[in-house]
This record gives sequence, structure tokens and C-alpha cells, in this order.
Amino acid sequence: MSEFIVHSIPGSPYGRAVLATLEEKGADYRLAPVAPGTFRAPAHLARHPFGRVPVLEHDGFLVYETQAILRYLDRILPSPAFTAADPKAAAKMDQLMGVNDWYLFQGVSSVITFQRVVGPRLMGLTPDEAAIAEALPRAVTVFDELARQLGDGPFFVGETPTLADLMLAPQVEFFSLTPEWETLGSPHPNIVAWLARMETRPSLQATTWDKVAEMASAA
Ligand SMILES: N[C@@H](CCC(=O)N[C@@H](CS)C(=O)NCC(=O)O)C(=O)O
Repeated sequence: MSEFIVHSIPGSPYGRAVLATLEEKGADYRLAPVAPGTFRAPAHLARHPFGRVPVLEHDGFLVYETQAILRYLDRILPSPAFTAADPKAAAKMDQLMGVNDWYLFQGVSSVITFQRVVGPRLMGLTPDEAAIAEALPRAVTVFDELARQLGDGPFFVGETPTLADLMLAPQVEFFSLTPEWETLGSPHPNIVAWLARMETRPSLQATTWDKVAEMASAA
């Protein structure tokens, strides 16, 4: 199997989901860092017309959108599987990946963790407290629903992790680094325990922001 190339940056939760999936699969891969300020340069727009990361390159095949990348990896590297065989369980996984993209990221993580974690670390930004306060009620709704979906299980769908866990964990970990975690995590010990469970996985430990920064320096 030829090498997988991941075009991404340190500090991207979406990029981390791809890297963690490759780690879980034991695949050969390398990070191709996208230089700051070049997201909308022609070379990157040729890979990703919307100027975002991650992009997966495999045998000359390019695919963007993290859900599409993760499902491609799970099909081409079927063992161990990260999609439930049962159609209802697979639908629940797909639903959670949609929740990640539409309700957790858009206007919630893209505000709160950007203002608290990504912006300060990458751009020296001072958090916009009004924007964070405005986004917080939406975050509460999302975390309430995530906690309901997780219930008493060790992972979101069944007894082993799926692509939904790999997609959600990098986003949720960012929230755990913010003061808003008190509001979002404390009411949901199941989410806190799930995050701790995910963070002990070698795939997540190999793809922390610092580890991806090391990969970028070595590239
Ligand atoms: N729907 C996309 C979202 C990707 C995304 O928003 N990536 C962020 C980094 S985590 C990005 O590229 N941001 C750069 C920008 O918005 O200019 C996916 O699933 O891959």
C-alpha cells in the first residue's frame, strides 16, 4: 500500500482526526504542512478549492472533507474497522459526524476554541469575550446532546471506537482547555470520562498539537 500524504497544519482538529485514523490503522503516512498564509494560494486551492485543511493524497488521488477522508481510509484499510456493521449503529455514527460538523464546529468550536486556543497560540489573538458568551448557549445545547448520545457507553457507538469518536475527540479536547469547560464538561461526567479514554489512545497521543508540530518541522 502506498504512502498516505496528509496536507494539514499543527493545531487543526480536523487534520488530527485524519492523522489519528491513520495511526489507528497502522498506516504509513507523512504530514505535508500547509504553510501559514498559503491556504488560498493556487497550489493549495488546486488541492482544496475552499482553501481549508485537511486534504488526503493517496496514489495521486486527492480527497478533502474530513468525513470523506475518514470513510475512504476505513474502506481502503478495513482492519481494524471503525464503522459499525449494523446499519442503525452506522447511521448513529454518521449522525454524530454531522453533529460535529454542523453544530459543534460551526459557530461553536469555530468561535470558542478559536478565540481561546487556536487564535491566541497561532496569532497572539486576545479572546473576544462577547463572541464567546454569545456562542456558549449553543455549545451547551451541543454538549447536552453529545452526553445523551454517549449515555453509559465507553464510546459513542458500541464497545469500540468508531470514526465518530475519532472526529469528535480532537474538537472536544480543545474545549477541555478553555474556562468554558466548567460549564460544558462538569454536567456531563460521561463526556469527561470518554475524553480521558480517548486521550489515552496511542493514536491521539501521537497526534497532539506538539507532535504534529514536530512532524511539520521534520517535513
Ligand atoms: N468541513 C471541513 C472543515 C475543515 C476546516 O474548517 N478546517 C480548518 C482547520 S481545522 C481550516 O482549514 N481553516 C482555515 C480557514 O478557515 O481559512 C472538513 O471536514 O474537512
